[in-house]
Amino acid sequence: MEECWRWFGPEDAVRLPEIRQTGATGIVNALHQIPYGVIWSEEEIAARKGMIEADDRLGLRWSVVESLPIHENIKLGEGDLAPLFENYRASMRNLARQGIFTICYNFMPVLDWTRTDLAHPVAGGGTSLRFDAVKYCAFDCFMLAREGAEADHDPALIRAAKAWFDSASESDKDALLANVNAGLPGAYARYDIAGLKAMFARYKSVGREGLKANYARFLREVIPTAEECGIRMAVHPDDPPRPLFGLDRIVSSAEDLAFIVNAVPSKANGITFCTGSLGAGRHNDVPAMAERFAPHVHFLHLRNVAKDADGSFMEAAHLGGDTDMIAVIRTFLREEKRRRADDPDFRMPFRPDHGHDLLGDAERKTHPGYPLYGRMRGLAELRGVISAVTALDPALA
Ligand code: DNO
Repeated sequence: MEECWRWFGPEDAVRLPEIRQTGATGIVNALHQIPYGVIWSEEEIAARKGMIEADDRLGLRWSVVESLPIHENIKLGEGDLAPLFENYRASMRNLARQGIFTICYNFMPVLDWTRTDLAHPVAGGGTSLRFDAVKYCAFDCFMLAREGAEADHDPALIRAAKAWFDSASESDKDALLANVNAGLPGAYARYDIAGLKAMFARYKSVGREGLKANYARFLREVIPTAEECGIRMAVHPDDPPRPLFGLDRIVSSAEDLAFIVNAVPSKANGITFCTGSLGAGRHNDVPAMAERFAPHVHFLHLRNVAKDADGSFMEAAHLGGDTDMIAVIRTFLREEKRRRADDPDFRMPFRPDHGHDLLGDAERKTHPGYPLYGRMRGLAELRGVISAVTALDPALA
């Protein structure tokens, strides 16, 4: 497998030579400065690639794009979409011309990954990202005060949420709003309460079936181009894999993944298998999903979560938590071996997804979830599993 590392570009507080010291050689990167819907020019892609590969002693390469974002109007199915599809295809062609063939993207409406706490204490020291069902409910019912929100939550949760809200200070509430927005990558606008309400209102008439139809349309528009230029598209699952703020999410379960791969059957229409996102859903048997969908997977995010009965979850250590990481890794090592029959150089790209803030991480301003030491620990543990499973399983020899 190819050990990768997400780098947010020249603004990232973690620098390329440091990444190399973690052992990773594949860089996962995006041109976050370019607004959604605008073409990634070949010049800009080449400049970023040059930056990543500038020092050949490091031996880094730009392995995966995460993400080439989809404009909200495509998700909404609103307005004249032809130019947006054309721009997306142009970016794909430009990436392929520069030798970058794996594109991760998501189809989550409005928000990306969503948490309520960015620095929840971990036993033994360090902090972790957490989704707290009570705070989420408080945000939905009392801060957004979304019409009909109460019908989406358990009465006991609403009572606990009201108690949290009544005792929360203004700065607790501001922090919760900032945390809910924290998953949006790059320099994109963060929403205030009014902004979120306005965005959610635009989705009102779309509904689950509408969102699926808009997604299938996107796939029909871009997958033929991906096939032509050798691009592998890899959709990232919803995080968490459940409806949020009354908005349906459609990349949350085995059934959803089956809908996607069948919407436009093609090797180019694949999945980013994110164990942490899928693992946050009680309905998901992650090792079984890995087995079922392995032939469609082009990129792996490896991370673990520990879930509570009320729907809260926290990001656990990479080998802690509820998901059997060893089983998942074994599945993908077998898949990698299978693909090598046709492509002897194939290596499945994976990255340690998120990490706890450990040691000196808190002093360095990195993107939430993307600290240096915490991810390095995760990568080291995953590397150990990969070596051990490979050594012990004769089918992988
Ligand atoms: C979270 C990430 C996601 C992912 C996007 C892909 O840490 O895995 O934000 O980058 O959803 O489009």
